Amino acid sequence: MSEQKGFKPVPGAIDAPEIGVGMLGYAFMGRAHSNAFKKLPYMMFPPPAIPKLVALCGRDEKAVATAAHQFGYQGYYTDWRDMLADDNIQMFDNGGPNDTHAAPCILAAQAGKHVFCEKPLARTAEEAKGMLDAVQRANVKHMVAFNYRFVPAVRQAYELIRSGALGEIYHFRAMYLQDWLIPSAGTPWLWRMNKEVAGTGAIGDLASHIIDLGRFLVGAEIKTVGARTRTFVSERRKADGSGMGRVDVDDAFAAVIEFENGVLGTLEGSRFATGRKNYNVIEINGEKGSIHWNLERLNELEVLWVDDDPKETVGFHTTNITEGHHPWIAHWWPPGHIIGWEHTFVHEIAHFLDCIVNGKDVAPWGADFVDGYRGAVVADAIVESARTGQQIDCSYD
Ligand code: SOE
Repeated sequence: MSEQKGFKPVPGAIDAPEIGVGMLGYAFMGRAHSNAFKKLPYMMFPPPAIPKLVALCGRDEKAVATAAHQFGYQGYYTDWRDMLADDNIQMFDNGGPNDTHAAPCILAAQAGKHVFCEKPLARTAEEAKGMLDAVQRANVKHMVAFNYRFVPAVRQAYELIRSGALGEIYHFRAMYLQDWLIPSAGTPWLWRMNKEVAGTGAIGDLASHIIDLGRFLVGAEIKTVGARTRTFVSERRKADGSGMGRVDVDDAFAAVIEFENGVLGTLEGSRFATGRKNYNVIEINGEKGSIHWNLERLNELEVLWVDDDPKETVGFHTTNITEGHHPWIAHWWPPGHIIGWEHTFVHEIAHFLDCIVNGKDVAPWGADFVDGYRGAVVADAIVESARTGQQIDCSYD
């Protein structure tokens, strides 16, 4: 504490409980979540709770120790079983590869920790169901990190649809396109191409997001699925020089879906969409208007209203969802001072902490494990339809 004349210590502490966090995984998602934990208490002010970064967990001791230091954790573990026995942890955040979702989340729930898990919740619907049963049995809060529900423009689209502004919804159309597997990208074989670890390829990674956005925005379950998948390159060289790895998951998928309320939709995803980097695009067409959103321009919502005066507005027009009255924006910057991809993680974690501390439900704003399970049923149906060439009816037991 400074002893300089005139210096005064900050009076009192913020009136918010501390929640100890144990995070599994320190790669892309570990970094994104840790960044959000740190930003949250001062930007989402006053915070529902203050995340205390207790421990990071990973198998490679040198790497996890370095990451724990970089991200600001108090310590680290190399075994998640040890971490989940730590009483200083109340919230388990699972950012590990897909084959490390089920067992750690189930053990965390049994240990009474609230569970926050990266998407896809699991490799199959059956695995997701086991996780759902465990969190419900333990009566802990549970959430799947479908962060695109927490883009202000997406939430605004949700509000518009729920208000009836679009009237009857006819179509939900979504694409999630990336190109990091095209030959010129030189991407080596990774766990994401291994069925045993990842479950599926573009389906778990990309379809999971747009299935979730479809269910969230349309507000109904997906009833039937007809799909095709493709693996364009079936072998890739391993980064460690140990030879070739077999690609036994899909590189791309295309699906026609029908929702229980009659909405007709299409879902397309690829890691071979040359030139597309993170092109997650949604279009919804309704009786009174349409909405179009593109993740790479995430602050913008393109809208069309049938009743607009054609002399004043012609066709679709773009509006910035960056006004103080738009969802979460009051916590950031003045109108037009855009926010980015990383802010969606701040919003979703703030929501989860609010649910933990104030006993609120994660759904409908956030995706809970029920949503994660139902999304996995649809992902399984895409796989099954592509395998059999048949249209598949989804059943949610
Ligand atoms: C990689 O394809 C990836 O990082 C996904 O795993 C994320 O969920 C998505 O948000 C961006 O792309």
